Amino acid sequence: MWDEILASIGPEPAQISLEEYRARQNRLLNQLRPDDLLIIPNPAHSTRSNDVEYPYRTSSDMIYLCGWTDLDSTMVAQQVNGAWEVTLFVQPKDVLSEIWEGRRLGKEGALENFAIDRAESKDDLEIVLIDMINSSKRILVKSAVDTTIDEIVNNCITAQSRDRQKLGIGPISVEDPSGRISELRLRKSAAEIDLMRYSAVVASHAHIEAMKNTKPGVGEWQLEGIIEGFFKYGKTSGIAYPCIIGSGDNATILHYTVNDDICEDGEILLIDAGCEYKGYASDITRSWPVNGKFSTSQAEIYQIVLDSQLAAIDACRIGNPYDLPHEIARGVLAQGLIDLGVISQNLEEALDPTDGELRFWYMHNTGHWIGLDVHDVGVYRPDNEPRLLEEGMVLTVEPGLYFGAWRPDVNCPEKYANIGIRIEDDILVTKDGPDVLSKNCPKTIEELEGIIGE
Ligand SMILES: [Mn+2]
Repeated sequence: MWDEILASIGPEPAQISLEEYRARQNRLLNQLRPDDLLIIPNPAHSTRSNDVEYPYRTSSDMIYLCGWTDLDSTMVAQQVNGAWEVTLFVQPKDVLSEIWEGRRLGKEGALENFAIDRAESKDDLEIVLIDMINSSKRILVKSAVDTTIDEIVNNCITAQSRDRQKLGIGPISVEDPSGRISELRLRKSAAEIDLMRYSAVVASHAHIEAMKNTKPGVGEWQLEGIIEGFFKYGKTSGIAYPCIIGSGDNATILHYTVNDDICEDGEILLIDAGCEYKGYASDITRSWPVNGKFSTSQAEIYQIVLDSQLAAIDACRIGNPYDLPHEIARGVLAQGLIDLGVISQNLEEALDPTDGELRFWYMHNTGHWIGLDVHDVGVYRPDNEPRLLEEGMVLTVEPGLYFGAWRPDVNCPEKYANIGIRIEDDILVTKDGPDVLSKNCPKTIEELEGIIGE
């Protein structure tokens, strides 16, 4: 039913190549010492109820470094004869388990199809890992991801501490490699950008389908069904985060996910929804009138938010501090509300973080990194200085204004009661300026009014 739309999107992008995985591994391993041991642990499957488990999603670092996504796996790297050897522990082939749970690639399949040097059964993890730990001086592992790994590492350190007096070896030190990996993940390669663009295009069309099906009386959950259905139809793995589908006063709740209300005539509907494709997230928000026509009050607020978003997107340029888009968006929002008479302070006063009135109506940041995690890794203020944007970084720009008439803490102007507007796109920083990955998703008042309820 959505085949024509999918055809217009075009074919799925290429997979990440084995060479690229090797290059990523090397960029990390080249920072390490010859007697280091790198361990990439992965979370265990978690139970939803009784015999039913939550859909499994492996760690983003694992996806980044080797692309393996099956459960019960661990990636390890250690030097052997002066060269790094990457070992992947996986579920072994096992016909009975495979009949129940699905086919496994096993050790052979892993070695053949992934950028690794050695594959081992997860059943041998402890015995092999203890050997590796005992021949290393420093372990790089993120703790509290896989408690089994934590236990093995801790036991080895304890044993070595005891041996120290007798034998003079150890104890080994432990370091979290997350910071090093985050630095790599922050800058996206051409192949990653293709995946992110696909994710954003599918999510854009899902929003358009929701726009077409919006009319007074429709349930928020029904629009959620259309969006999630389109995500799956577009061959993504589904949502990157729970959909926010808020109509009326629900649009003024930043992370509303109940999605069980009816969309009424005269209300604004705010939808924040993104999908995940090959691990890569998109994150898009649009806000539109349920009845297809912005009222004067709704249009006034909408246009301020859109103007602030366009100005902020234009600041996503190489060399700009990461928070410049936020400062620019805040300036446009505050001036807009001053012009409408909502804020009685002057611009400087309105922007004051403690006393400025803008904070009543705009209470969140204007964006975040996006990649394998929707709120992606990467330090925003290395050495307590704002990060300067570089080519290949991807961030969201998502200003908003929220007039919750239900709030006891503020006097909401009656004219704007329960108008909640957020407009969010995913922006790639390029040599030629900002590239909006989610540009297929309409956002001008004219475009929206032409689509809603179509
Ligand atoms: Mn976001």
